[in-house]
Amino acid sequence: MSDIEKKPIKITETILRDAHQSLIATRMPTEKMLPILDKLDKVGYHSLECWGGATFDASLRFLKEDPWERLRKIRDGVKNTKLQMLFRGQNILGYRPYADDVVEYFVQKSIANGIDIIRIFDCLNDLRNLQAAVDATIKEKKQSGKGHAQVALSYTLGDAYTLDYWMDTAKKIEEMGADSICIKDMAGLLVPYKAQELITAMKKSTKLPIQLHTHYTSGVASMTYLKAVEAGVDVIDTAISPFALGTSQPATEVMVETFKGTPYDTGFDQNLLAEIADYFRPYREECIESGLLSTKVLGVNIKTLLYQVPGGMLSNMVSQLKEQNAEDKYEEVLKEIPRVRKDLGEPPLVTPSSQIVGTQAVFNVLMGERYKMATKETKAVLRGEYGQTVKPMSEEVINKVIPGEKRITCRPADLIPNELHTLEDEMKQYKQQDEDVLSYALFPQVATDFFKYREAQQTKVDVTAADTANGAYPV
Ligand SMILES: [Mn+2]
Repeated sequence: MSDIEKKPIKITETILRDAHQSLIATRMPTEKMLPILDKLDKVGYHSLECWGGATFDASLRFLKEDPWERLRKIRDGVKNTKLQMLFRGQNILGYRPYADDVVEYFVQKSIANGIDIIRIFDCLNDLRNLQAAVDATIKEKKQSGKGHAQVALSYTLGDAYTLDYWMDTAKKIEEMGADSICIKDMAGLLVPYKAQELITAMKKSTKLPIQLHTHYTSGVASMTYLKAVEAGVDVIDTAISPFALGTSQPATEVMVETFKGTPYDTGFDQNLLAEIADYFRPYREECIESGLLSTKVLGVNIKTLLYQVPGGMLSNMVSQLKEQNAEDKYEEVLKEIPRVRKDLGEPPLVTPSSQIVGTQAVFNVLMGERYKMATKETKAVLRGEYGQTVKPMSEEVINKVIPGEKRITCRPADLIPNELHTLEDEMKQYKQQDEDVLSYALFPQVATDFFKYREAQQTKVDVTAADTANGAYPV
């Protein structure tokens, strides 16, 4: 390989976001992160992923922390390395589509508080749902010199997802003005030789850097990275070993060692990585002991490959069936999932499309008649409210579920009037910083509870004496 030009593989460390989201339900508190930032900053990572929908939600809801404050503290401790976040397109970090003014303001505030790279994805890979966030990032970059718009394609398998599809989409992303592309394999479906094929093909259709994000769920992830790197991928996502593998990412140290002495050598200091791992290892033990980290998520879940269904979706489905005393319908529902997915235009299965398809499949089986009952979300997908799917949706199902209803063909957010002022009006009594309106926009109830908690803390009121049932705190 000596005649190959040197091309050190770049690494995004996920310990501050996806690693703990995947293994311990996003419960790592800020105070656990702060003491190790200095060392993380010295490694030479391409970026540190540290923020996203679940981290934001869990901060407010369970940890009673201000996610913006966390971001500022991380930024304070990380002087050299780029900080990265995950952004759900028009849904921002929430679960519904927002008006463009909220999307733009969120991007602006994320960058102002310390984010460098914004990884933007859409559950249908409908690029129109990404444009507002990409445009806002580009605008910010022009004004402040900070910001990088990365468009992430949700990786999935199916008739529609040919190499031509991925190549064409990569070209379109370049035309959108994005700075880089990510293949986001949330379920661990991308196997090594397919990765080689995919990266080789995409490299032919775009000049943009390509980053690969996968999960160890199905057990192939480090091999997938190896083949992807050989095929020319630019960046891979890994997690420091105590929070790697299982439903998380391949281990950072292992990938670093794998490429040592090759043209892809990262040049990272293994001793420094070992110190970082030493820091997190007792926390891992603590999480196992408390049950926060279940050994169930650490093994290989081969069903992911067999059924091509993300692990989280399978466990959701099992609990839905349990609730209905219908666990014997498991196999039947598994067969129904790909059929529902086809009916709905064969979307990737990622939040929220995974929940929508999974729940509808359970309904179809339990009701004994397909689409006898359709969920609100299934109807919304069929109306086009989530955007355009790669394949057409089933006309038969449309006629059965939403007969005669008007369908949307434009970019869904074009129908949402600006809403920032309304949101400001609703929450102004709690506002202590500009960013509060954005927390409120994403999670109105959870943010309001947090604002009340914060106020109670500041006024030294004993929160245990608060009337939480009525949401009232004595002041
Ligand atoms: Mn992920």
